[in-house]
Order: sequence, then C-alpha cells, then structure tokens
Amino acid sequence: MLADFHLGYEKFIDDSFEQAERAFSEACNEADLVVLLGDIFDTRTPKQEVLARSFKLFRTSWGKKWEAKLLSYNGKDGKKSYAEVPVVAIHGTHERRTKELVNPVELLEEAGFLVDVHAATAVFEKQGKKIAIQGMGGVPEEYAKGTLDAISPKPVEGAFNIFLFHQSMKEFLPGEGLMGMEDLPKGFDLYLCGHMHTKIVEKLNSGAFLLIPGSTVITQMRKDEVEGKGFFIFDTEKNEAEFHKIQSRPFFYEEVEFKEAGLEEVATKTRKSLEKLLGDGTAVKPVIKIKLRGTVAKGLNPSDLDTATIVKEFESRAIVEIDKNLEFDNLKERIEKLRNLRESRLSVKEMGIEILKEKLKKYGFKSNVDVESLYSLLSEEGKGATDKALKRILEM
Ligand SMILES: [Mn+2]
Repeated sequence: MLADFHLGYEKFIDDSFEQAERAFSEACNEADLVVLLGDIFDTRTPKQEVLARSFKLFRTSWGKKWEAKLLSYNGKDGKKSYAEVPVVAIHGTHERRTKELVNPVELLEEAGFLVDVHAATAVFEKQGKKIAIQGMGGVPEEYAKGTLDAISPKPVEGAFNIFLFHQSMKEFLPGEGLMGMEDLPKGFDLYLCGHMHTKIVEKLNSGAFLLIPGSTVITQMRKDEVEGKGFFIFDTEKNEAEFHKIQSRPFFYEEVEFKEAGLEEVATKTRKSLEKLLGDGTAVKPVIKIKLRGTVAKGLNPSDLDTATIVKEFESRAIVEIDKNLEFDNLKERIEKLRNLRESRLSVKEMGIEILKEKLKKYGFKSNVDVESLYSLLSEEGKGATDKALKRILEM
C-alpha cells in the first residue's frame, strides 16, 4: 500500500513523479494487489500535463499478468468499475470535490486505471482466497465521524477485510475533534490510512494492524520527514507488514539555537550548519530545512535578517529553506505575530463558507443547507457548476 504521491506538487514536481513511479512499479512487481490511500494528486483539478504524466505512470500496472481478479463491486448509484487490474484507491483531502463533480480519482477509474472504493466495496479473488476492500475518501476533519456513520462499512463474510481512509487521527496529531482508533469500523482485518506524511505502524486491540505508509515525496519539511520515503507490503497470511524504502531526495532538518545574537552571528552559524550537513556533498541535491530558534539582540527586526542571500549562496548544492523562528524583543513584531495568529485560525475557504452562511441567513434561507458543498460548487470554474449552485439555492 502506498499513499500521498502528491503528483504535480509545484515545489518538487519531478520528485513527485519519479518517486511515485519507483514506488508504484516496485509495488506492482511485488504485490498481488496495490492500494493507493489518497492524495494521488496535489490538487483537485490537476493540469492536463500532470494528468498525462500520471496516465503513463498508471499504465505500468497494465504490463503485469495479475492473478487477483475483481469478483464484485458495488459502487454508488450502481456505478461499475472498468479496471482490469487489482489497483484500488480512495481520494484524499487534496482531491476532494463536491459529489456532483468528478474528482481526479474518479477520472482514473473511468479510464480503467483503478477501482475507486470510496463508499463502495470491491472483492478480489486469487486462488480461492478473497480480499474485500472498502473505504472512505478524505473529508474535512469535523465531518469524519459523521461520514463514517453514514457509510457504516461492514466486513464481508469469508474474506480478508481491509478498510481504507484518509484523515488525521488524534493518536498521532494534535487538533480538536479529530477521529481516533475508537471510531474505526469494527471487524476489519487491516486498516490503512493516508494523509499523514510519515510512516506509522500500530497494532489495535483486535490484533489488526493500522498502517500509514506516509507520502512518497517531501511536502511539509517537518522534522519527522527525515526518515525516508517508501511503502508497505503486507502479507495477509502471516499478518506482517514490511516497509520498502524507495530512493528519494535526501532531507536534512536542523535547529540552530541563539541567545541575544547579532546579525553576523546568525549568518555565520547558519552557514556553518549548512556546510556541516552538506559534508562532502551528495549525489542528488538534498533538501535542507534550518530552523533558527532563540533570541536576537534588542532592537533587531525580522526583516533585518537576510536569509535569502544564504539560500541563494547554497543554491547549486542544496534546496535550502530557513525558518526564522526567533524571538524579537520588539513591540512591532509582537503585534504582527498576534495578528497573524488570529488571521490564520480560519483558512480562506473556511472564511468564505462563513461569509456565505451569513449572507444566506440574511436573505432568509434556512440554516440546514449544506453550505460547504454549495461553496465548493460556487468556487469551481465553468458555467455548469455555477448553474448547479444556483439551482440548489433556488430549491432552498
Ligand atoms: Mn497528503
């Protein structure tokens, strides 16, 4: 099982494809069935250049003679599956669109590249053994439990049952209202989750494993992404998971501490730690994230620190990102920080939804309307989506 390719991710577009290709072709070679856990693409309407390149990637699965065959599939509204390969997927949060619109995973399914098991069950068979796979594609965290209740997945009798999902879990990430282990549907033999970008192996009380393969490309540049990328191969007979590392761009993360430091000191220390990390150099340009911490001399402003010059200096040897997480003893800075904090609590989309809600209320529409999907329709390009949104408003 593989997760979070983020194909088309602007910062590392070639990495996103090359590393996904390595992982996918190796998985196709070694496994009887391949599972993709969402965020295959970085956006919900990828460019055609990105789609074309992804078709090439997915065609590699057509080159193999698969033994596992699709026995049955019960898609939404009687939808059929045309895939002749045992490649199964759900959409992630990056690909999610409102249900009237086609998300990129549904597009891949129509093309016959994979079987979409969001709110559907696919049963595969190999030499008399059955594997049943069902799942829930990514939804905003606050809807996770409700959507799970609505889908209410039940294991299929006589099969090895796998449940796929793509959410944050409170056991691994901070955040309010996240779903947790106790919300998972009961009775499955294996639980697989995307979304979180570092690999995790957990054994549930039932004895079933919960596996999170992590992304195949660096995106968040967090400390815990240093580990290396890859995917899991799971042996259903032995109930064992094995992590397969793929060749991926090296990533280094370092925190540099300061105490009432001057500009010169910050620059020198930053350069020094970059040199140390680079050592004699690596075959491919690594990604380096430096986090500057601590305090700087009184009176300095964040804008006085010119880290862009350092990034440029190292450009030919590394992709450097410097996070100025320093404390400035400066009133202007503190006000700025507070303001940012307040504003970042709501994303642009969430703010948009709030405004739409208020407006609808003001014009006397009922409050039980699904404002979120209405907002999604309105933010889509093209006349079709706008017409649908208008129709919905008029029906209220
Ligand atoms: Mn992701």
